Amino acid sequence: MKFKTKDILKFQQYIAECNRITIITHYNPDGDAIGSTVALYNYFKLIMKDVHLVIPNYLPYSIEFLVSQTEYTIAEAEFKKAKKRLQETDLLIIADMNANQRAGENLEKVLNEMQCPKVLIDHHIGPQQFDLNFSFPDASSTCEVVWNVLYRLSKKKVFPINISEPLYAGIMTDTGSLSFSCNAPELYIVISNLLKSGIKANKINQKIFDTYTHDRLNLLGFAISKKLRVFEKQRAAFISISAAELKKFNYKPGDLEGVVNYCLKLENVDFCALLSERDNKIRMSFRSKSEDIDVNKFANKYWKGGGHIMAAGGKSFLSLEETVKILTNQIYKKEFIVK
Ligand SMILES: [Mn+2]
Repeated sequence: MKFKTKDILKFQQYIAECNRITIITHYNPDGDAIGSTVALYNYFKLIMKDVHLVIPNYLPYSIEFLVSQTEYTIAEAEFKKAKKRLQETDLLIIADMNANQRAGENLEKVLNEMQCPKVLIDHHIGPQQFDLNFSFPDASSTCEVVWNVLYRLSKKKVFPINISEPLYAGIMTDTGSLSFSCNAPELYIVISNLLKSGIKANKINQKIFDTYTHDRLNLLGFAISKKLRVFEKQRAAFISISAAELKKFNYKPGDLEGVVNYCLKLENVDFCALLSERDNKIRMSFRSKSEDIDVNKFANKYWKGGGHIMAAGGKSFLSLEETVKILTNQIYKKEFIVK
């Protein structure tokens, strides 16, 4: 990962000149979002007192253990507090999101009005330009980028456990336990350095991946056995789940995490989607296992979203039925291949 010396110097200067750091990440945060922000929080906490994390809406239960030592505000639960914190902060770190709008509508307005220096640390395609951008779309995860930034800032390779553990957790969630975005030798050097701090990789893996409730496992079974549609000729598949169906399985945020990846396990599928009716809209996840299918472009062109070449998200404000109809049509026409 190549950094400009002047960018690191500028970041060091921002840190030296500020008293109050706030870190923010994207709406519906995943393991990489929480891992990267918690690691940054614990790093800055070593050098300054007033550090705070703003989480836009909720915390998935499988990664709650990461925030046990973190001061944070969930903006949707305590919006006034989050807004005040952001307005009073004098350095903002934006991690694992590439634009203010990814924090959700209400926070976007607050972020747009902030005057303090803003530093982006991220791996999504097409970032908004901030005062400083550490944007590496080829990186496996924001956590990998964070390790690289902290290494340049501190000249240290091995950090305390409360920094290494969330970074490891984020890398594992964003690479599906090193099964995708996992070809770069440099990534394994980062992981090796994280392990040197004494974290227990097996225990963290268990906490992130093996914490299903019985309802969640049943929901997964239902999604695969009853809701999967495969289009053999187009090498595509999708799963769609209604709000009523989610309710039947006592859906909790995080329960659909990873479900989309099961469609890609089919040998005759290169493109897949998960549609779920949540928060008065249809949330969509797209995955690809072929370099020719850029789901970031597809999500961007048709579904108000984006992300990465092989993993992206989008949304629809139509009904689930209508959304399914349009997507089905797009699959028949192979419109998921956007050049
Ligand atoms: Mn990420």
